[in-house]
Amino acid sequence: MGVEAHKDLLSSIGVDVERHAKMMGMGLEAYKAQFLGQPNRPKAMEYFDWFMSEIQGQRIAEINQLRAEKKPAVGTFCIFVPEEIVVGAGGACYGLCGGSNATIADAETELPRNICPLIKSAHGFKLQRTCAYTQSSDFIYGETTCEAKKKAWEILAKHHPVHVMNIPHMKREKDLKMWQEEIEEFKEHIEGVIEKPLSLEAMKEGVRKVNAKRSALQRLDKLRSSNPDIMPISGKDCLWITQVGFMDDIERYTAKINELCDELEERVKKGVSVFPKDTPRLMVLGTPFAPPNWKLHTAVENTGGCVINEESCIGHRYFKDNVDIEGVQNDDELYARLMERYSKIDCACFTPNTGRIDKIVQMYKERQADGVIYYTLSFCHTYNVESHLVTEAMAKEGIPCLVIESDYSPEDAGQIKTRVEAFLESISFKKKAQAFANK
Ligand code: BJ8
Repeated sequence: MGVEAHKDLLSSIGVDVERHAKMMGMGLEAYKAQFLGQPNRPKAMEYFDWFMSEIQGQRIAEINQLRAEKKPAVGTFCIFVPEEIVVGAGGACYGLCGGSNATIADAETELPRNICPLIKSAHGFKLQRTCAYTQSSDFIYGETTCEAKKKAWEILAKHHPVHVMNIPHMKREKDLKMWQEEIEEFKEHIEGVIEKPLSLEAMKEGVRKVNAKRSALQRLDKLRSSNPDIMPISGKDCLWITQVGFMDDIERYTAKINELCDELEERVKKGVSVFPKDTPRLMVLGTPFAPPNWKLHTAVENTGGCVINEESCIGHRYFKDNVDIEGVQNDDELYARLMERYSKIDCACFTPNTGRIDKIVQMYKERQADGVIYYTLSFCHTYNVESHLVTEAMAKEGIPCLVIESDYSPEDAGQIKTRVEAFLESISFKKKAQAFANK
């Protein structure tokens, strides 16, 4: 199947079919090269491999079917989107393309060169019309998290409808009150798309479905990282699985994650690990990894390490908290619960953001990790500046830490590999010395 079978649909939603097919071809090749050759992958990965082949094919047809039924399709670049409301309206809320270098030159015709590659890549996809998700969306959800995004929405809005939600930069009572009002306004915006009111029951159903997805991801997170001797799945596969979660049908995805977790549970029981026992186990901290940005995980896992957790929005920050709807009686109470949950997100756009550091240290200890890599996209000022505070805290705790700043170009792949290799060597040396001292 793939994009070929959906050519007419893609063209009807304004996709530049020829260019899109070329991009998909490149993406599939990269996926095959980086994922399929990994040894001893779980059988349940077959579904996620299949999803890659239909990522801009069958899934796009499904989303457009929803739209035909007057259900909302909302694209986003941020996990602050209250997806429960979109799902409650029967629609799809998904991440948009924004992880490729191939669209950046086009974006730079409208945006400055020295801003974050995620924003430029996403903007370029719209200008090129090569992201079928963007083309399928009723509107793009924008937020006021960082300066570059905040201003880029105004330019993107010339090409596609955008709804911007005002996310505060502090978490004082007055900020949270405003946040709750923004959630209510978002719901009204969705009602405008579906042209009918959205009931409390429907929104609660949306919460239940999104909670179930997050719980499945929490289960996967535990299975991949809690036994220091058994890593039943690679970090790269886990990254891809999480990326798929931003695009797939929510119920199918949740079921597939739980199937995978059943298999991983068996693997852990039988001691089946995809990495040898003493492989250095790393946590990756920082900015999101939009597909096909697999560069860092590939560098780590091709040089003798493994990634056991992403403290990232494509990772733990996305699924760590569920929404508590116990006892909710009316819409206002539901908005309050949503706000409560979303305000726990520890994005570097907040000041202060000390909870993030505490969480990193806690996760590191619970998972018995061996080191962390602090990863920021170039020109992401909030995460770049915050790296100072995080690395200081890591040093205080005696946690080995490597800072990597990168963009989407393949040019620094060799340099990253060399730096990761040296980091892993120093961790292995430390582990051996520790084992010797403990004898
Ligand atoms: S909740 S991390 S997804 S804003 S676009 S801030 S990388 S300069 S993506 Fe983000 Fe939401 Fe926060 Fe998460 Fe930096 Fe680039 Fe801005 Fe970015």
